[in-house]
Amino acid sequence: MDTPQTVLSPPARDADRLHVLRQLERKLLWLSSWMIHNANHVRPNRDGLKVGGHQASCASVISIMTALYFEIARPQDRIAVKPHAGPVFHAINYLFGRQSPEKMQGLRSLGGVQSYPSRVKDGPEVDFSTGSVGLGVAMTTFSALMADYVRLHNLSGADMPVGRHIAIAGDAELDEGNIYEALLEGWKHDVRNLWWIVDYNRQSLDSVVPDRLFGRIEGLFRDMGWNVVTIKYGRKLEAAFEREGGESLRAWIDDCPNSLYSALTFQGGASWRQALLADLGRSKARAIIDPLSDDELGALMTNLGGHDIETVIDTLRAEADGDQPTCFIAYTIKGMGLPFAGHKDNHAGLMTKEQMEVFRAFMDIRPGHEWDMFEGLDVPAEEVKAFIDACPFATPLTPQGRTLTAPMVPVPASLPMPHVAGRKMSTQAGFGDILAEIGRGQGELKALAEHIVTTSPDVTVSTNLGPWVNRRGIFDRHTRNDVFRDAKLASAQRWGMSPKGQHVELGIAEQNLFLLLGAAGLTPAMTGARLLPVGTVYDPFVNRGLDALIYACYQDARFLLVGTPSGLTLAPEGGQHQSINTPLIGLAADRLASFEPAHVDELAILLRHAFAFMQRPDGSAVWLRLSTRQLEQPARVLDAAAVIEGAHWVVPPADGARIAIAYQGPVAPEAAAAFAELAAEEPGAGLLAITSADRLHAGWLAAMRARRGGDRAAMSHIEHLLAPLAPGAALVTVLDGHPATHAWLGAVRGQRVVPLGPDHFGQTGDIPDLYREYGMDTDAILDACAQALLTL
Ligand SMILES: Cc1ncc(C[n+]2csc(CCOP(=O)(O)OP(=O)(O)O)c2C)c(N)n1
Ligand SMILES: [Mg+2]
Repeated sequence: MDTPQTVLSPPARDADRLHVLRQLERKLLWLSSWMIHNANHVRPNRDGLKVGGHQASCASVISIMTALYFEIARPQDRIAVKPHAGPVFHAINYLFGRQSPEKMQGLRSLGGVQSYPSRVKDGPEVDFSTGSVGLGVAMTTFSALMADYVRLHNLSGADMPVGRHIAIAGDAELDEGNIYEALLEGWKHDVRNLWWIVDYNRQSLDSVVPDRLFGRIEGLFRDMGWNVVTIKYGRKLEAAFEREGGESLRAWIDDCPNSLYSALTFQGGASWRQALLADLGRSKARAIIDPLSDDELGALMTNLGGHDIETVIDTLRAEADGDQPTCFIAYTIKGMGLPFAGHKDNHAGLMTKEQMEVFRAFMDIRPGHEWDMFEGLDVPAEEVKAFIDACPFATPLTPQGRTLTAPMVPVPASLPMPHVAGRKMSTQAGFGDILAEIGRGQGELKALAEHIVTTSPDVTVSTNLGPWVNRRGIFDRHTRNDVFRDAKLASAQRWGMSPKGQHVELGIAEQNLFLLLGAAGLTPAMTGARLLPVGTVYDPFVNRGLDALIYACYQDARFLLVGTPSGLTLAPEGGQHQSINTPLIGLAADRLASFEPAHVDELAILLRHAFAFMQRPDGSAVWLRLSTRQLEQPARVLDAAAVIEGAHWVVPPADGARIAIAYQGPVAPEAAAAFAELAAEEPGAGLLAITSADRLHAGWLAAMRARRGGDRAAMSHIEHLLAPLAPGAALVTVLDGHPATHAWLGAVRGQRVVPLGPDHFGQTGDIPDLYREYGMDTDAILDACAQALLTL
């Protein structure tokens, strides 16, 4: 069946298309403004708190988003929308029939669309959550890279079309350092199919952006191999520039400081005339200016490229065939078309009820019809609908829609365990060994090995990923030889690079690690292929990338993070490399299950669990906190479920015992030595190995919630474990991390906790000195036991 476009002759078709697109712009400006107005002024407000919203930020980007979604984008493209344009994005999906009016009416209320686009809460059309400015933009670099990875490894269907990864960025997002970290990394990896469209309204939250800044930024992009395309003036202004005197008008605007341009935009036509005549009163430009009414002059002077949909479409389309990363700098006006256009304080500005009534009349919207899809348009509803349905972006990518799924990768019942009993080994070494063994890809490990992708910010070797990398190679879009190897220079590392490699070597910037893990962890939905991403980093430097880590979890990305080495236990290598707060981050971070095994048998259980758990619909990302301290490895049979739930008794307490010692991670020998002495005096005492304070805590909260919900029998793992101890028993806890990680344990059954662990910055030293200094050695544990027993 012919689509409406093909029925029309080309010129008429173009004119008609443009007309409909302009109607859609109107509709999006109305819906985004009304959505925010409704949330602030129409819906009942029970708590008196400001609801907020960003009508000006939305207005600024209307033409760009209309052009992109209704003309340029294809269903396989993945798009990050600047946080404050969330309402425009939802309105677009509403027009596509992919967002409900109820959720839009509920903007910023429980169950409604979120303040900023959210993958998890707003529905499947959101490709990337945004909110923390800069991260969504940079994320597209890594999602483009991961899409290439999936394609080059033949992991998605051969008929899956190659998409473009697009960020619609606010100009102030380019203030964020993570943008430049991503630019550098993208250049190193020769990233392709990436567009950043900058809504260059020259305003951020508080201020007008300095004029000289973007010249610098443009140069930076070019240096990184990007194509930079400026969309500065619209067609009306371009036509004016062609006329006699036009050049002086162009020079005037080019030289006009951003702040003056903004102020004149806000003031309107008469002020434009005054300012122009003051400078150009004697020039030929008067022939352009004088015949125009104030309104016409205002419209001409604000005819920037980013608001001229024809210009935007033509410019984007001209670049659509290539794969070079391209930055479009689209000049816009913040609040365009709204009463506070251009005002420097308009970021959080909201139209008053009176202003909204004027706007409503201008938009031709009858009261009670605010949410009607085709209200106020001068094109028949069926024509608009047919137009929308025929947009390339409306074509379903798959029968299921744009969000894809990938089958689970089978994980063997157990992972190959190094022969450790009776030997000394660290959890970090155990991790390297197990992964290397998976890397051999033998038998039932083959599929697992093929889906794992590893990455590390310049600490691949020092976190023990080396043996895995030697087996599986480094990923690069181009094959590059290992020069040292070719020259027969001895090295333990074989670092040949090829499109088949399975390790992505990153520069040191930790935010890039987490953005990459985030992107790799979303590949099932984005590409239809399941990657099992594993990233290693020195545990303290999780803090350096924390916002990006939380951002990845917020989107429900699935990956395994290995933080190693950790704590004071790296001892002489310590100083500023000692992580103290990370166990608390693991406890508090949502969608991130954190573990800290002490021994390699626990690690093997947890590593296996991680590969399975990150694939489960009800699973999450996983974080293993590991150590370089070599510990004697016990020969024992463990209860895997208990290890996964967060703790197991090494020595179970007698019923009614007065005390137990609980340890987490590499302080196990000190805890065991203290326990041996304690048990001589307190024969019923117990020794508890905690593998995850986070899982124990989560299980406890879940059980309490279930009980409140009426399930009286609900009981968590930690409640079961602590049940044999006397009600007022003492628990002496110890870990190489902040003691608050365990302090809550006393609340589980009303027992008394004496929590040990460093609560001050660490320093270098050997383990005996440091553990003594920070109260984690055997003596400190025994002192704590004595104190606890005395106060019983
Ligand atoms: C990391 C982070 N810091 C601060 C903010 C608060 N904030 C929200 S919007 C904004 C300014 C955004 O300006 P711009 O990117 O130019 O967007 P637009 O002008 O289109 O609204 C700031 C500082 C934030 N959301 N994220
Ligand atoms: Mg801005």
